[in-house]
Amino acid sequence: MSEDLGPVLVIVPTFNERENIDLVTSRLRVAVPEAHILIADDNSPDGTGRRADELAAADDHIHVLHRLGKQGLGAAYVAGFTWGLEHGYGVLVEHDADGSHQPEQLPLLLDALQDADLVKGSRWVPGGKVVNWPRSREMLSKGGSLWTRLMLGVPLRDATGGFNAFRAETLRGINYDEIDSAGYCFQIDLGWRALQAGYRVVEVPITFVEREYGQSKMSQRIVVEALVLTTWWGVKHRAGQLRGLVGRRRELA
Ligand SMILES: Nc1nc2c(ncn2[C@@H]2O[C@H](COP(=O)(O)OP(=O)(O)OP(=O)(O)O)[C@@H](O)[C@H]2O)c(=O)[nH]1
Ligand SMILES: [Mg+2]
Repeated sequence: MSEDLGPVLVIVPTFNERENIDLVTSRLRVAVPEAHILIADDNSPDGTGRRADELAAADDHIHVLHRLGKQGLGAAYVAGFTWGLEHGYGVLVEHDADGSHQPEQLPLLLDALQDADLVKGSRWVPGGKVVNWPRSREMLSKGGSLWTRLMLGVPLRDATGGFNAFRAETLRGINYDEIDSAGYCFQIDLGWRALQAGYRVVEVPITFVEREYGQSKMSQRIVVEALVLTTWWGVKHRAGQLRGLVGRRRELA
């Protein structure tokens, strides 16, 4: 028998996703009818927030968190997690609005959460795929995960992936609200904190599709932030390991 982890909240951060918001919410409602959706909109100039209000007015499973202005993907998720925990959800899911994540694959993540504390949708485990991605993006994503594995010693194949399902207790145990990075680094930090705290982190294969509508908010700044912070954390982590090793040798001597 499966464990009841409590109600599911899918958090969908949006900034200028007017062309995508209807499709992503309708696909989510069909794929996981019992789940609730929280659209966390950063006052999108294109009217995504107004459209989200209309969708919420027509469907009691859709909610909207209006934020003052563009503060980055990470800040929108932190606010969404807090809203979800305060409202008693047992499972919190990260899901982009841009069509890259497939709502139809969410049941696979939720199934895997039965035996895990955090499930990461992964492009780079066997069975995972990317569709319509230029080779340069693939190299950047794989390279970023390789660097994260080398620096932090984490076993994740897709450390920067943004389609993730958390048990509420996992989020409560990792001080997620201290994280103030924006994009890829936010996802790396969540996964690393969960692993360091001893939670079971599992990757399941997903198909990631390049967005068809609207514009990517990925920027050079977000890539540089991830590179610099991962390297800094890695240096601190390795220095700590070295200190531990030296301390143990002294004790044995
Ligand atoms: N609320 C909010 N959402 C954001 C912000 N930046 C990005 N998003 C949303 O986060 C999701 C992912 O953003 P994308 O622009 O697709 O960035 P990405 O997925 O990292 O990059 P690509 O691989 O190029 O798609 C989308 O749903 C965006 O609308 C932000 O500052 N605030
Ligand atoms: Mg995207």
